[in-house]
Amino acid sequence: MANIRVVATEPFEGQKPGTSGLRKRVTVFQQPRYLENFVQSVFDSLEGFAGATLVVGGDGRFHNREAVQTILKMAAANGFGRILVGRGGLLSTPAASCVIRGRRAYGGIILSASHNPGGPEGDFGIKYNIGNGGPAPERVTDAVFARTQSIREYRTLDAPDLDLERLGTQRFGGAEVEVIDPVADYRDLMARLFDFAAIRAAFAGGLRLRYDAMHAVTGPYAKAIVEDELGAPAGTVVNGTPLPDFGGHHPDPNLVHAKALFDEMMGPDAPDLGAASDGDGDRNLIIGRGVFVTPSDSLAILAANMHLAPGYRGGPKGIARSMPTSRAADQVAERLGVPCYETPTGWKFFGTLLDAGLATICGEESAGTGSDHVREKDGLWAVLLWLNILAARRQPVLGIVREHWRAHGRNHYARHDYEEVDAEAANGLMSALRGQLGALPGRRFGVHEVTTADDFAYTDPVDGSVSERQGVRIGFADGSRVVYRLSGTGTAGATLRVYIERFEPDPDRQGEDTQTALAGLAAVADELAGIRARTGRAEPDVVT
Ligand code: VG1
Ligand code: CO
Repeated sequence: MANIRVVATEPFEGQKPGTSGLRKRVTVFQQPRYLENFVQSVFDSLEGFAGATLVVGGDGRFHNREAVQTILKMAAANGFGRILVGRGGLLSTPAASCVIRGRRAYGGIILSASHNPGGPEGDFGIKYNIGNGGPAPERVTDAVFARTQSIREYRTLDAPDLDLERLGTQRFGGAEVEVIDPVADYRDLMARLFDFAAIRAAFAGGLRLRYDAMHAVTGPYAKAIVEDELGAPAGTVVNGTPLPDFGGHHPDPNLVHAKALFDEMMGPDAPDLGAASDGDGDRNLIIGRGVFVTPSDSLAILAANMHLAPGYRGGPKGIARSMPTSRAADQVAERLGVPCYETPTGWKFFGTLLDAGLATICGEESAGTGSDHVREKDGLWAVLLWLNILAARRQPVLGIVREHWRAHGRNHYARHDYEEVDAEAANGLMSALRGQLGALPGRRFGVHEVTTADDFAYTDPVDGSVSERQGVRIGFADGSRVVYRLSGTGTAGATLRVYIERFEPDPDRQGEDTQTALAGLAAVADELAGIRARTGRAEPDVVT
């Protein structure tokens, strides 16, 4: 039997989980004891898991396999009874959530830096998910961080690496490790939610999809479900092989990094639906023939149409969106007569609402959409729901989007990202904004008059926990809005995100180009916060 070894260690600085787990450069994670310290701190912060089940998997990026081996040994040495790991160490984030829930595991460890670039010079990440399948709430991540600052030793198993390619159960110290098919549980869940027969018939009738998996983890899932199960022609899924460096690209499904898909969808022979997902498979990009659907609009349209899918016949019981996400979903909630919740950025805040049955569908402006089927956002799920809706409505995406705007109004929306800004300058900008909140209402910037200004604080309606300083919101007299916050997922400097939104109820003016529609407000956003003056940046790096 393999021996348990207790190894002396010392704390590392800065092992503080951000919006979604701990994310650092690969080179940081490669330091001896760095990963071990964090994993042991997670285990030290949990109780009552002796003999219980842990799920482990990641998005396949560089360092994934090594990290999985380390975690398996530590989980066995710390007393877990059973560890489920995806073949090859792979599990998309939503599939991990699905496995944790479906197999009633105690929790799970997901290895991912999501949309951040991979490879030896890229980023790596780790997060812990609780038994409901969702990201650990702040109470847990705070405890983990505290532990990382006092840790003195970790436990591991003296054992050779496990064969991660062989499906089935192997004995490992005092535990059993089962290597599972990473796709199977997830595919079964999707088949229960959606009308696969109708989608199959639509593909057979000529519906065309282009799915760009960006050489990230969703490739095997999309091929198994969209091509093998639903009969879309081979080649529908492109870049479908997960690569440790994502082929040298950012696995970020936005108009910058998925430009080839965008160009194809705007071209003369465009498919009906274009989609892409990110490194760990929890984000989705939706582009119809000739029309980009903003993630905020996609959330609203999915909420308004989800009753067309068998798993959601009654429509949503409630809708939740992160604060910076546009208010398009609020208009749907109002029409349906269901509540709409506004949460801080990050999926961890949706968990309590979903568990309590208060919300059925949730979304973020950052291309994240999901429902109560798991406790993570789910990229492929969103694509399948769109396919289900297209199969049921037999209309092009553009027609569906325009009808939606006519019925609910259009929320012009854009996010401007200023990346790797000097951290001091970014913090200075935010504190200066916070300092003038009281003085802003009543001030005019050209035609725009400020009516509200605050720093978003959230009280969870289920467990009463409070999260403060979640982003500065400025509201204007015509209902427009600008939001400022700093990213919690970056690994170098600071990233300033500026979210700009303007409501357009008039159908005759809804066709206007978004950048044109938002140009005035964008200038106000700059002036109000002094972006150019404080960061030296004249233009955002990325507009999504
Ligand atoms: C970003 C997004 C946020 C998302 C988070 C994790 O966070 O804005 O909406 O939940 O990434 O998504 P931030 O703090 O950088 O703005 V993923 O797909 O990176 O796990
Ligand atoms: Co992601």
